[in-house]
Amino acid sequence: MKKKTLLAGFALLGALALTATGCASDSDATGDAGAGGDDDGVVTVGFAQTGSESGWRSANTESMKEAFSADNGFELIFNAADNDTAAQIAAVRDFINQGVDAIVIAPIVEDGWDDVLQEAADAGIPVVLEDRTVSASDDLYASWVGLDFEKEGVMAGEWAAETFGDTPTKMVVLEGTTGSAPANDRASGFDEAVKDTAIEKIDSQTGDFTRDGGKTVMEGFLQKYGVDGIDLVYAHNDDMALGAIEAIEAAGAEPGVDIQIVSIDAVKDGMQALVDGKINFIVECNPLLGDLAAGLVLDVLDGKEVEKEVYVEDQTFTQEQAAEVIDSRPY
Ligand code: GZL
Ligand code: ZN
Repeated sequence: MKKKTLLAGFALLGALALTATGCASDSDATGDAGAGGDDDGVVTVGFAQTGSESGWRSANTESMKEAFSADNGFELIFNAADNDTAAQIAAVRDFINQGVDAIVIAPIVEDGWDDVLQEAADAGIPVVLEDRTVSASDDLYASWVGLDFEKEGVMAGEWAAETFGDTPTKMVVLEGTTGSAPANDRASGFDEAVKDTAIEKIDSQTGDFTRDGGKTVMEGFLQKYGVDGIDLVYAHNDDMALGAIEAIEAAGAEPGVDIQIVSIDAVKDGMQALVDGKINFIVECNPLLGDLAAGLVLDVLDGKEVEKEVYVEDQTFTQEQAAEVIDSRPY
């Protein structure tokens, strides 16, 4: 197992932000080109975002834009690929052709990245991954910063195991984007955690991490099994859980009571549904990765050694815990 660097809490994120800002302003202050920056010391970064599929993604994009700001010494070229893998790879190729100083990618899916990452390497442009991972060799990118999706799945599964234990439980799963690291790892982590329980996965289908996707898939499950045929929904993210809530209520049932829901992300709307008793448990997935990603880009351009994997800690929330923190959370 590669060495993991666990960074907990927002305090550390703030400290790194200062570091990141410091480096950039130093190079501006001294007027030199700054490591990797062009002659005016501005570091030009191409960022290939997945799209705008969920509340989590919006928070992540905001965090990245704040970190890679002109004030911090960056010129950010932003592309959102609308959950289209071919478009995202084309955007990275475009960054290479523009000769940016560095590329940051939140890869929609794990596979298909080897060629374009090799092209970036051949062009001498370092790549930092944020959020999701790729199956390509880690020689093809400088570093990855994100969350432990497998652990998120385990934490959601452990809650389900404790809650339902040996009570025969019929569960349906709203999967994330097919082929994405979070969908793959949250499924395997959860399955591992519930393997010795009486929880039976009767169906599982992708809702593509969107609210509409979750609603449509849940409508299908309700038609197929009926309200009484489903005890638990495991949603790979809050947006799909919120869509499932709409479908369950439209079927005249009470989400969180007639059909329990466990979800991942802990974005504002998900936490509100948890407070309202419509979701039963949420595992956080921290989207505030911008400062860490910016710090990694600057360190790589400065020729510093960086960790290949930088993990950010997550936490979990019951309905009571959500009520305590909902007003103080930054996303
Ligand atoms: C997880 C991230 C996932 C979120 C979804 O880090 O990749 O994508 O869980 C988002 O909300 O769409
Ligand atoms: Zn410039």
